[in-house]
Amino acid sequence: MNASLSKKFATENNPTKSEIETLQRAIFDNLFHIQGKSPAIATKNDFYMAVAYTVRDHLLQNWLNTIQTNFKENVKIVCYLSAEFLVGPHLSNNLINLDIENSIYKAVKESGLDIQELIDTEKEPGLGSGGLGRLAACYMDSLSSLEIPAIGYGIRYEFGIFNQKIRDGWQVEITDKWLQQGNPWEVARPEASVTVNFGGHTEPYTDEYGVYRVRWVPEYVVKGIPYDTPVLGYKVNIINTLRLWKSEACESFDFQRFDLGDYYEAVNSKVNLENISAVLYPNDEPIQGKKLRLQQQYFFVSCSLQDMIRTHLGKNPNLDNFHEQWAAQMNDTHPAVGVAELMRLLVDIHHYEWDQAWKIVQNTFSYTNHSLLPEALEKWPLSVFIQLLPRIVEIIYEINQRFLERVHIKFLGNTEKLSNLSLIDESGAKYVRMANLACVGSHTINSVSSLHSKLLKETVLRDFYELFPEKFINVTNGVTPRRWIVQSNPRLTQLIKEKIGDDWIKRLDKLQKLEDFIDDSSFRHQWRIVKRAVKQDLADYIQINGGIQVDPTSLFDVQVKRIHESKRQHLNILHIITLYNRLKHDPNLDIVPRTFIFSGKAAPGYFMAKRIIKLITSVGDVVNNDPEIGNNLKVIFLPNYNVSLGQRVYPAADLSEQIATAGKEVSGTSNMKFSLNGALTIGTFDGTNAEIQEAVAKENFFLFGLTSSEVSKVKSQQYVPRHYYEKNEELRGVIDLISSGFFSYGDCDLFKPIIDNLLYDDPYLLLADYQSYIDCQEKVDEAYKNQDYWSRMSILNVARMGKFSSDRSIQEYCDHIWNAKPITIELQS
Ligand code: 26Y
Repeated sequence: MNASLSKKFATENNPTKSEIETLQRAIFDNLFHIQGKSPAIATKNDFYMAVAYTVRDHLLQNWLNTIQTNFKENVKIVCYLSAEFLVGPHLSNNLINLDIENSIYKAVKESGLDIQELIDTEKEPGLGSGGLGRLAACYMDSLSSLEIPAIGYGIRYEFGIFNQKIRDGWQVEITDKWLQQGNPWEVARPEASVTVNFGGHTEPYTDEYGVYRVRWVPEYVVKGIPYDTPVLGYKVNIINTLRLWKSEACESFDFQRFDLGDYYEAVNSKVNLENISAVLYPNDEPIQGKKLRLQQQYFFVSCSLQDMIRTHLGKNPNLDNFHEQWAAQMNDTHPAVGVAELMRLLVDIHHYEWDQAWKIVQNTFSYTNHSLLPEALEKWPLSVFIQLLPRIVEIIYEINQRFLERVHIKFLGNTEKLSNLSLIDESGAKYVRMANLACVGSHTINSVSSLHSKLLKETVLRDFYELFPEKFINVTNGVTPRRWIVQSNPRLTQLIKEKIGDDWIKRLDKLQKLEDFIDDSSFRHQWRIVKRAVKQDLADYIQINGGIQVDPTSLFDVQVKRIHESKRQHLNILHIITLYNRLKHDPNLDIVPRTFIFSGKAAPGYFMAKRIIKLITSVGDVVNNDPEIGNNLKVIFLPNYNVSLGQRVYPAADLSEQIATAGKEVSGTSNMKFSLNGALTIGTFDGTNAEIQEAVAKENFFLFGLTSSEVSKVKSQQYVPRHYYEKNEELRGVIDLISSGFFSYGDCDLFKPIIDNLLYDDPYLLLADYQSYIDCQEKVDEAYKNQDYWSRMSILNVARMGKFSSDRSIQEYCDHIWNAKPITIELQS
């Protein structure tokens, strides 16, 4: 590596001419030596790669220092085990974290290139489907920024979440070939590969000391190859690692078949094994019985635990103190099989006694729950488990037997408790319950919002709470301000910096200082100018990419998230059609012009969600082209929602739609990103909405709808949605207009499934919440009419977002769950 790049630019804000020249040379060297191109024939992607490699060169030294420090010193390392990491594009994030934006911008510019164009060339890794994966990414960012040694362990899916195209108003899924053009941020480490067993049978034997043991004779063995990506913190020297595993066939196994002359079968089985890490399963797909998904889970967890053990034994004589040096956080139950796998590694491979091994396991693992629906709790058919992981099943049975003995004593043989708590569901066909395994094997179980914490203890994990209340804590989710304001909203960042400096970037509570300027009318004016400029940026994007002109002075009303009935994008649509009807009835009606912006993916097999997308685009087609409506209403569906698109959308929003049925959104994190960028929220009393409302004060939040306990009550008293339809004329007008085929060229069947669902079932209580939502939207209109008042509320939202930094969340995990401390990585000169 270029020696002069390894040291930090002392004069970042004003890099010298020679520093810029050094960078330029490095970029062109990388273009030549890595991409094999001269500038004359290089593509945009080649230039992007050359710049990315230059930035990577710049961080390598600190990355290696961190790895070496972790290896040498007995520091506790946090391992975040997650089936998803939705990290988003790296280049601009790394420039900000390294604090070399200026130098790179100048070097790139002086080379005749456009940095923004290069940044936009990056294909983001879509290794997650929604909130849970993005949370993992924010947490990795905060772990580094807080200088906590950490490794994110997951799967290097060859195909991430599908790319969404909209054709004729419908979602079409396209495979995400994110690796096709190369990935400059990862480093393969084949020398650190491990192997993972699958299938076969187990055999008891007696070892040379006469001890009874079990050996797993697998049917096949898969190799896990780690690919490492650096995870930078904000202006710190520590660089943590995201280690993602790719599956490959073990050659020895292929050759066995090959020797028998079955060449094609050998190749075929190789391909099958490589499929384990091939594709990400999207959220909201029924996964019961999808063997490959269980293979994925076991694969990445086994690889990761073996990796931790190997590292541990490199600096310790044995594993007695494993739990003192490793904290393994399970992001939902997807890695829960790790509890049994660590037992297997300790007992079968490293010959620990059961009780000592169990103590190590319980002190190592902790579990984050992200689900309140009993039907969403992961369980695997026992038959699939036995077929794939015969030894793991035996261990789970042993854990279960010992656990149920305790339960039996505590609850004096209460059989209902026993069957609820058992790791095996025996009510019909047998299943392994992953949440139960995670609860039993963890020292701490956390929920992700205060409300979720309360509901979790009362519902899905009630019996576990009764059994060990001391294990339960809440850690409210957070988001990283580096990506979600500094990077995505440079204009607002600049304005805030001018007013209160920049210490809020690492201490978000410092945003509170903005309140000192709340009465300063020129500041409020500047605030509006920034918002207006950012809205113009999004309007330009919409014009270029969707061919629709939207008015940046209209209220930008935004709902971006997975498309799901519980998130109620269709409630938003009912409001839009209500306004449409009102305007058609009275074209002179004084309403606030609004641009409704939607974005989000539906699970490929989720019929209703896909039809909701079609409803949004169909309503848009009618409304956007109605000359009587003009600029008063526009409805935009932005295709392919991902991190990059989120970065464009959050800064431009005036209103954030957080309208899930109360009790269904366990936390929500987009609500935080919106608020942080000055949008006001219209929302139900649900997930972290409740905490945001508390932080920003009631008068700065538009609350509507039933609470979660009211929802339960309505549901228990025979809810008849049709009554709302019959009693509410305006609602009836909206529903009837959809049913009449008005938005579907006369086709009355197209939206019938949605309408029938609302009228005869309405599990998410749209009709019950309709009027309250409409009334609340009127309050939004009133508030928006007074722009100065609106900017006050907007400033207060930003000023009071301190709590929602993922730095605060991670600090709580460190203090209350992991007992992890920061380390200092010395700067290399
Ligand atoms: C079983 C498998 C296919 C699966 C994969 C992903 C199941 C669930 C998920 C993801 C769930 C998810 O993203 N949940 C969201 O987690 C966020 C972070 O805690 C919450 O903010 C959000 O409310 C919740 O919907």
